[in-house]
Order: sequence, then C-alpha cells, then structure tokens
Amino acid sequence: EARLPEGCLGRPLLHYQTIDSTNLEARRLAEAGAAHGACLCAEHQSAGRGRLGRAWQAPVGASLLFSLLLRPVDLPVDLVFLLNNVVSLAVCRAVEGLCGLRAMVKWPNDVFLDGRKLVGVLTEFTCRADRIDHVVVGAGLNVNWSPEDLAMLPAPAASLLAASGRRWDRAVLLAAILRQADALYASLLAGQLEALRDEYQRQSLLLGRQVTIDDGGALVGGQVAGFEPDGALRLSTGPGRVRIVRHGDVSLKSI
Ligand code: BT5
Repeated sequence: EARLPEGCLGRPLLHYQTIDSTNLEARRLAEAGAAHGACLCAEHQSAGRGRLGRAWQAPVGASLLFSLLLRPVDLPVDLVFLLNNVVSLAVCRAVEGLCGLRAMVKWPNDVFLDGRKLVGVLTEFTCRADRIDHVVVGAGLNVNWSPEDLAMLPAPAASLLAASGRRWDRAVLLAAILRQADALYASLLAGQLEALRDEYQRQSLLLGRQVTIDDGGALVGGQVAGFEPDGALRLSTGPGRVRIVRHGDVSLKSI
C-alpha cells in the first residue's frame, strides 16, 4: 500500500528522525542540485515553520511532516500558488479515500476538518532569470494526535485520530497523498486550470461564506464568490463589486 508507482512524485523519499524543517532542508538540497520529485519527511522538526515566521507544532512521531521538491520549469511564476492547491487537494482526496473523512480547503493554505485546522501547507519558491528554479511545498498533517495533544495548541485544531477514533499508518497516508499529488500536478502542467479550480471550489470551506480578510494592511470584509484559475480569491464586497484577493489571513464571520 505504501509503494509508489514508477515515475511518481516522491522519489526519492528521504526520511529524517530530526531536522530543523523539511522545507529548509528541501531548499538546501535544491540549491545543491537535487532533482524534481524528491520528498522529505521527518519524525520531528526542531524549527517547523508556518507563514510569516509563525511556528508549526507537532509531538514527535504523531504528524505527517513532509516537503515536496518540484522543478516546474515551464510553469508561469504567477501560477506558482497552484502548487499549494495541488498538495491541499491531494491531502483531501487521500483523507477521504483512506479515512472516509471529508476535509475542506480553507484559502489560502489550510485544510480543515469539522471546522478546525487539520493541515497547514507552506509553499516557497526560488526564481532564476524570471523563471521558476524550484518550489518547495511543505505540509504538516495532524495524524495520531490525542485530544490532549490538540489542547496544547493556541487555536482549535483537528487530527485524524480525534476525528475517527483510530490511529493511521503515516507511510500509507503519505503514499496516497503522493499518488494524488502526482495526478493533480500532471493536470496542472497540462493546463487544466479550470478543472483544478472547480475541484478546489467544491472542496472549499469558504465558498459563499461571509469573511474578513487581513492582507497585512487593511481588513476587508465580504462574501466569498469563488476562486480564479490562478488560485486568487474572489470577494464580493457589495452589489456588483468584486475584489480579487491574492494573499491574507481569513476569518469566518460567525452568524
Ligand atoms: C501554516 O502556516 O499553516 C503552514 C504550516 C506548514 C508546516 C509544514 S510541516 C513540513 C514543512 N516544514 C516546515 O517547516 N513547514 C512545513 P500558518 O498559516 O502561518 O499557520 C501557523 C499557525 O497554525 C500557528 O501560528 C498556530 O496558530 C497554528 N498551528 C501550529 N501548529 C499547528 C498544528 N499542528 N495544527 C494546527 N494548527 C497549528
């Protein structure tokens, strides 16, 4: 079950007991010339990172912590965010297929289960002469966290164990995610942006909801009307007024 087909993303598969961050190590390997498709996973990160310098937590051995190294040399730089969506949707497909749980994407970079954060995704890239040199997409998935583990986090979070009442084999999960990511990545490179957007939209926690978005400066409120093929969020801010939002932190308005 944990075996990957020939040519699939995730080869080679590198496993670390402890590393500062799988994203940082993937970038170091990329700069040393590592090839497209490598996947790094770790039992423990001493400096697991989220966006904007935030920390990513995980009890040793309880999470699936991995980073994919991609070299999509022909992908336009302004579509790089779609690699984040490829991995988020791959996780949703794998979690639904294996565990029977319906996880939802929360723009820009989370996967939620039952209204709480299950996965965080961190996408970082490097360009050379206006083209993508490499992209690292890292994800942390709370797998075998007990309710007590979850209670240590500052914000409400979910785990597969807490949601399903059983433990899950992380190697089997990772293989399922990589197979799905491989298929979604192929459809991205084939230019199937609308199919990808439609799946993202079907899986979206935010579609149709009233939200407030903090883009680092002003707060902007409105109703999520959908997503652009490049991954940006369409926010309806008033009658006939749509604003395209490319980054920010989203809060759902409670009704
Ligand atoms: C993220 O950042 O959600 C991206 C997290 C990416 C982690 C992976 S693990 C493998 C790879 N190597 C790395 O070093 N990183 C990637 P952000 O949207 O900034 O959310 C961070 C916030 O989520 C924190 O400030 C906490 O409030 C919360 N948080 C921290 N750990 C969590 C966890 N395990 N589950 C749920 N929420 C968590």
